[in-house]
Amino acid sequence: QKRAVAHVALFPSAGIGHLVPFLRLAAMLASPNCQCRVTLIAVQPPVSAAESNELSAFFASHPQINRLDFHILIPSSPSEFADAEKPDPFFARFRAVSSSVHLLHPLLASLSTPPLSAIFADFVVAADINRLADELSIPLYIVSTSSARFFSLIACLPDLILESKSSEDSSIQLPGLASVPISSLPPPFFTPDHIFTAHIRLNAQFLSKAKGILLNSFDWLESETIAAVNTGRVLAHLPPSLPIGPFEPCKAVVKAGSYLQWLDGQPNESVVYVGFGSRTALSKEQIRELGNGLERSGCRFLWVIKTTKVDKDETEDLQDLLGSSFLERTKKKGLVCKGWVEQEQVLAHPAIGGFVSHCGWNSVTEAARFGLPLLAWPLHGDQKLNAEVTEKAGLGVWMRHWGWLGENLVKGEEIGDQIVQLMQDKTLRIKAKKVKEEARKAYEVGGSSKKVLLEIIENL
Ligand code: BUP
Repeated sequence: QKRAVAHVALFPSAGIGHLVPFLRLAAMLASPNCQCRVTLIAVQPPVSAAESNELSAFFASHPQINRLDFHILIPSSPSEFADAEKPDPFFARFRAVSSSVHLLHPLLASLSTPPLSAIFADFVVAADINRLADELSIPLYIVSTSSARFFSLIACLPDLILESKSSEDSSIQLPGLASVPISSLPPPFFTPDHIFTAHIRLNAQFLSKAKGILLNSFDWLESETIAAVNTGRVLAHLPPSLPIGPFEPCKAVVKAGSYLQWLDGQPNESVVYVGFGSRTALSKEQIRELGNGLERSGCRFLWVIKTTKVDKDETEDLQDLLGSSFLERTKKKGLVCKGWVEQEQVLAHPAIGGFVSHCGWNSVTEAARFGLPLLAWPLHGDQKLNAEVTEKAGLGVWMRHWGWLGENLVKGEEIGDQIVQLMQDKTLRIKAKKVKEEARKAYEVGGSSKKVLLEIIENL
């Protein structure tokens, strides 16, 4: 007997790091394997140019997915938060999206071919979307865009009192979980009325109302954390955590970028890729030290540089930033790109042998998929806990003493040494391939993530 088609609305929030996993999940749900009708809510206007570009490319290559543009209200005055004068534009957008959720009501209520079976929404809108899902009597699943390790911490955030960072070496003990070093907690967590902290804390209080938490992770990678959460050892009231990752890349392969052609000319596993995600800009001084490190390492490199949090604000010229003599001296070995490369395709390229990464969770899951060893350089937010997962899995090494963004100036000499070690470490390379194998197994027939995803759809 043929089952009725499930219709899922996917609701991402702001920033590429939050959009990419939703695009991938949308493509997976609409694929012949899952056969869902999918509506993707496209928040308008996006903060960055990268989000607009990704949305356009995605809908062009996935015509079967229904696009629902959602025009949000953007407040004109600064809000009541500690950092209100200059709030991070992505955090401010989390708030704006949340406070616009009521406007989604008529849009979702009118989706009727077939009627909606469920909403899969970003964690950062959990509170408001929970109310809406209730009004519409539609089951709600919350999507975590981070590691299970970080997500379990934020689930506990409403019960945590974090007052001072004074004891740098100590850690906090959360029920059922491995202890979390104080130094790995995002620094804003120590300021209760910081926009990020207040928003996360508020939304964490609504997790218990969801039917499940969808994790872009897999059992093998984070088995202890997932088991602790699912046996009620962390918090008794949490819904099941459902590991359905790593989400599959979903882009049409393009060979457009000149950097891909450049990679074609490099020996296998000889190039280190350096990228710190879509919203992390190193200081100019740190950029110069990193350049120095890459040059000293003598390794081939592909380096994507950003100098601003939001891509639209970029004005720096590479020559001014690095000096024309650096570019001239390294041109036989390295390629420096400004702003954006197709990272999925870069990581999949046989010439890439290592990845210097900030450990944004998408980057980590991509490295896992492609079996690429990481030099973890976490810089803010969830990234230190993601780096911990990376290291524990054998996917990478983490220089703990390099610290958060701006905390230390990491010298080129040390960076260069670590890059050489990364590229020469045969044991790490073998371990990273093992992670790739486990990631692949999660999605083969009967694999852990595939089973969980098909069960979710079956139950819709
Ligand atoms: Br930059 C960049 N090309 O040039 P993360 C990013 N990406 O394809 P972030 C590109 O964006 P959060 C580029 O493959 C990954 O899927 C990359 O997500 C892609 O980091 C995504 O790794 C970036 O999670 O987000 O952007 O810092 O802070 O939310 O983790």
